Amino acid sequence: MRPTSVHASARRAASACLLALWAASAHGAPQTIQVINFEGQPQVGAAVSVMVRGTRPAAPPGTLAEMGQRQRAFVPALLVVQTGTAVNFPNFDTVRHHVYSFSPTKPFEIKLYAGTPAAPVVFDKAGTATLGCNIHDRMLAHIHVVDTPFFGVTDALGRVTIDVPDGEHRVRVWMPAMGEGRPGVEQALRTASTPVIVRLAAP
Ligand SMILES: [Cu+2]
Repeated sequence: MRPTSVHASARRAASACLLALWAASAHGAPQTIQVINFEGQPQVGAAVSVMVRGTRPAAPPGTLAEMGQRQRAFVPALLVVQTGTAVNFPNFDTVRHHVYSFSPTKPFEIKLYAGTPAAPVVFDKAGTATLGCNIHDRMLAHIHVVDTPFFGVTDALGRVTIDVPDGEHRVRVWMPAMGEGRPGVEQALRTASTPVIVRLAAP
């Protein structure tokens, strides 16, 4: 074998490796984040968002999400969307609902309706909207609006896995018990193969 071909294959291997690294950083790798509450227990149902420098704060036009109503409850109880997302409010019940929010993030009202309202509601400002129904007082949900495409909600183990580019970012955690006026708890996040832990202080 001539030395040049050894060089060439080494170069090919090196460039394939660089290409793999580039692909991983451009498309993101799964990062698990675990939220632990002040009692040391996993926090289920917390909104987790990761702010990555250089990403568009607003969702592309046409981005849709859904907040349904089933058995006189909002489903899901907590919806996280990127700023600019249009949210549909389909009513799967046989009774009619009257959905509203007084929150500064997005005040709106969809008067007594059945089925899916023709126009979705666009959530164009970061923050949290608390939803209610005029007919059923016990119906309650939140829509948490974030300026990043990287977000999720923690599961029963307090965990969520989000595809983020490799690097140093900020992670923010918000949950309904904090109240809609609070932005949530924020800390630095450095991507790692192990879960990044966010510990919440006592409320
Ligand atoms: Cu209702």
